[in-house]
Amino acid sequence: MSGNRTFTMIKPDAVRAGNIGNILQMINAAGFKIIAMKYTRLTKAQAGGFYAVHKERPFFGELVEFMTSGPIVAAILEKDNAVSDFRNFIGATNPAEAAEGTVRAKYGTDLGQNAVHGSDSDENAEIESNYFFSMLERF
Ligand code: FUP
Repeated sequence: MSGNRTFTMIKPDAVRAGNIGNILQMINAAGFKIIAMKYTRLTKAQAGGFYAVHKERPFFGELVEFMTSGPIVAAILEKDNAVSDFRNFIGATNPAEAAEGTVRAKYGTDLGQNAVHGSDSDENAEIESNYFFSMLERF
């Protein structure tokens, strides 16, 4: 089963800007199938837990502040080679460096407010999916 699922979030900046529909349309058009989806707002503890790997980094406080600043859409996506295809599809972390036509190039603002998250490995895709969704919420 490994290799065909990834986890994504549409971040508060993109939700605020009214881009949920545009981004989901791009995701579907790129061939990703939605397995689970949730519209929610993270608490500080939930956002801090999700980004625990970055907790010693100087931008951690700002990251948690931003990720709790409004609602997000979390989803599990399925496609062959999902993790790396989705990373290519969303573009570089910094929207200024993201390839033309990618989600972050189109809808991201800056390094912090970059519109979407995409898991960086199969292992993290599994961990992150489990962080948000129980088995009963997957289709
Ligand atoms: P990515 O895997 O592309 O989401 O990027 P990282 O895991 O490196 O970073 C996670 C989030 O931290 C990014 F989406 C934005 C934020 N970040 C900053 O705000 N400043 C930085 O210098 C690096 C990352």
